[in-house]
Amino acid sequence: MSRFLVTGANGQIGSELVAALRERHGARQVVGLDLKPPPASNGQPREGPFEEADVRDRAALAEVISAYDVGTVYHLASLLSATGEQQPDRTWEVNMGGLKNVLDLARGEGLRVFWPSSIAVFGPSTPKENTPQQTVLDPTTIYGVTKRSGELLCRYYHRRFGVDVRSLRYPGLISYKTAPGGGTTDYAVEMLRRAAEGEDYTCFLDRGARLPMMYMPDAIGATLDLMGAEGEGLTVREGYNVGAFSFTPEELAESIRGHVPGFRCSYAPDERQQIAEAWPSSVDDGAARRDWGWAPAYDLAAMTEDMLEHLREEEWESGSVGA
Ligand code: VAH
Repeated sequence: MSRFLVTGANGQIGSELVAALRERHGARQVVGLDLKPPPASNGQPREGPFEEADVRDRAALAEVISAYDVGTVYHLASLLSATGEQQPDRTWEVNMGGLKNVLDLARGEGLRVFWPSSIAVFGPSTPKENTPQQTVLDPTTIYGVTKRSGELLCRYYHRRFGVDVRSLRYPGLISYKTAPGGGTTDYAVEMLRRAAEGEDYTCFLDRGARLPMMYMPDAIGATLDLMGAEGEGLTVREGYNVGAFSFTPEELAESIRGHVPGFRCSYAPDERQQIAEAWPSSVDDGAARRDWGWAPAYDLAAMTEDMLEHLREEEWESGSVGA
């Protein structure tokens, strides 16, 4: 059986996708790939194969794909929105150069590809509420530009060369296993983590910044369900809108206080507030629900409860609470 390759395997999504795929197909069937070896405790079963490589190096990617007889690539390696604004050139090189390498290899080797798009493809002239699948797309960040450009590249490779590439426009993702890095929506994980540690939090977005969010178990489920769907039924190859719930920082703080009564959040918006203002507050994911049965399991209350439960366990295990 051909193997699965996950690039960006150490990232917030990658570390959990590797674990889910290894659970489903066996550890040796899933190859992780990133710039550095996996950190000891990122939830990734360490017995599986791992390769250090840069996705901008096509020859290195080709060698890994051939050596492990890879049939499917989950190409997650990317710089995110906030980091991207600090390093626009590198963001273009990694996000677009890496994707084109993967698509060209997929074309040559008949590989299947998953590639994450994002709500960052939307911009200030996009309808903010219940944002349609097909609408005005005018991203304001280099990250969003690479995600929209990547969507068009994926659609081209599918139509012109028949590459089976599939994509989701992820909202902000919330998880406890691997800390996110460089995203505008990362405030949510930081706030939950701080509350679990019994501390207050100062949010870098305004109290009213409403954004679409999703709990990681739903994001992983959506990814695997999309990749398992019959190709004929898929009407979108640029990136399906997928939504679960939306909240403002103030609403998240209120949800947290249901479990941590004394928790307090203050607000000191920085440059990331401008990025957030260009993004929708909710999306219309009717196409995903119709084409491949998308349906999230978690809402804000269920996510908050599960996150705090796991984060508090982590605190107790690390001995940093009750010490
Ligand atoms: C970011 N977490 O904030 C990512 C995501 C929708 C946001 O793409 O950049």
